[in-house]
Amino acid sequence: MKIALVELASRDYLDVYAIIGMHRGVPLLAAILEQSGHLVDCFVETIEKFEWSKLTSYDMVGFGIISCTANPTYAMIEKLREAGYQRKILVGGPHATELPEESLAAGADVVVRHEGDRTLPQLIGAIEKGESLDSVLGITWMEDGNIRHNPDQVFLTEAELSVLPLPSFRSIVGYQKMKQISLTFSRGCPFACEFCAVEAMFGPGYRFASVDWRISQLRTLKAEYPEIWQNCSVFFDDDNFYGDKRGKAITLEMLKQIIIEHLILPLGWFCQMRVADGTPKVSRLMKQAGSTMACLGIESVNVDTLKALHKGQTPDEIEKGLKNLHEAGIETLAMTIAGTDTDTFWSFFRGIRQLAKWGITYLQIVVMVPLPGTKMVCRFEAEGRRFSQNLDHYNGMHVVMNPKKMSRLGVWMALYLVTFWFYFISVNGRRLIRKHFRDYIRMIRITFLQGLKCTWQTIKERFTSHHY
Ligand code: B12
Ligand code: SF4
Repeated sequence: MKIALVELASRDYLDVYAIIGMHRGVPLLAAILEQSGHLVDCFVETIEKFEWSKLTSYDMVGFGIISCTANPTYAMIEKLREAGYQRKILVGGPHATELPEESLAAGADVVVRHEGDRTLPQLIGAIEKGESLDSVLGITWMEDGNIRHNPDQVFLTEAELSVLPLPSFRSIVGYQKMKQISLTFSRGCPFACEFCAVEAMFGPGYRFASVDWRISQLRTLKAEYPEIWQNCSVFFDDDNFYGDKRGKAITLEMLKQIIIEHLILPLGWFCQMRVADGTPKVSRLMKQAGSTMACLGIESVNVDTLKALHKGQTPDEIEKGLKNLHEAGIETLAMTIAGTDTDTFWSFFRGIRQLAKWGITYLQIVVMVPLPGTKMVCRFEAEGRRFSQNLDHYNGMHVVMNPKKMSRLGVWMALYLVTFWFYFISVNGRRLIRKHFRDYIRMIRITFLQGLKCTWQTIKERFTSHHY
């Protein structure tokens, strides 16, 4: 079969992530389907824009969606149906997993919930043979106008994770433009932060692929994709690069093997980790193995906020971890959240100033988003709290809920003014301007254009939308 797998960008005028050309899970699914002889093209809109009408030539179209890309996906499904596309449309990914009925209502035939690695080939096999979908686990589908929820598929075991193929990067249309790729070595996370959708998506179990498999993925990448090896940096996009004690042992062993086998990526790699894992020894090993940057889920340095988010880390640990990583020569990106229930504007700003004093290299602020399936949304529902249902705004760039101690304007300022302060006014900012002058000019241009669009949109919304 000729299959198209699609990941659309969010349509929002403020979405900075849309300019990061990176895929999620579809090239991996492509590689799995290619093993059974299917021809697969992946359309990742943040990598290359494409005309929706191209999809009509495929025997089957599958969409991977997160919340902020749900609406554009539904709009594209509608266009395909209006154009008379009768073949199967499948949907998967974190948003579809939590709200499968929504995708069916938008015109999809089947929703694959949770992991697609095992379910998708089984589903396609059943469709090809014209068999009933009754026995395909992990799907929600329509039969005679009724919605059917088949029981969940079992999550992949560690042994199964350790035989997955390398994602099929060449199946991504325009893959030559990629500046970074991602590889995933584990599924899930041992922590359970209230706002995070990872547990709902990948289950409570934390599973790792073996060291041998991880190394073989890097070997294959180097041998089969020399152009990517030379020109792309790699994001090891595990939610938590070290995780628990066993995860840490496996990851450290992998780093040692990378050094022994000279699998140091020319443009380096970056990962998401807990700052407390950055001990002096670990930081040095990371550097030797080619790490350039650590993305740290710091969220906040406010003790109350850290407790409320169940982060299980202290400001002292944050300070020490940052020091160790910097001393080893690894840059840091502090990923923080504005608009938690415990922060005020000033406590948030104080926290960021503290992080700046501790020398963080880059800062990412996202506004708290009530992602479907999270414990936070369950709590909000129990408390009867209202939040915006506008999925286009679920990208961390909009104020979509009212925190307890901050006004909506306060959250907005915490995002935009504090980001401006960090990148343009703080000592770090002035250093970064010198280092990344071209990127700054590019960002200023984008921000200006987006600002114009935003002003227009705000004026329009003032007259058309209702408030929550
Ligand atoms: C890499 C990544 C990014 C990258 C690239 C993102 C991109 N192109 O969208 C960057 C850093 C830019 C990013 C940004 C953001 N991200 Co992000 N990101 C991830 C991360 C860490 C890894 C994704 C991945 O490759 N996973 C591994 C693959 C194998 O899993 P997968 O993509 O889910 O695919 C599996 C299944 O979903 C399914 N499947 C997927 N597609 C399809 C398609 C079909 C047809 C089928 C049948 C099945 C199927 O099968 C796959 C194999 O099992 C995930 C967390 C995670 N562990 O997944 C968060 C995650 C996807 N991000 C998330 C969010 C919210 C964001 C942001 C809004 C920032 C924020 N506030 O946290 C922005 C917005 C992005 C945007 N506008 O596009 C959420 C999404 C939750 C949701 N309901 O929306 C996640 C789950 C993390 C979380 N916080 O809970 N992100
Ligand atoms: S540590 Fe990160 S990935 Fe794990 S639950 Fe918390 S936010 Fe999610």
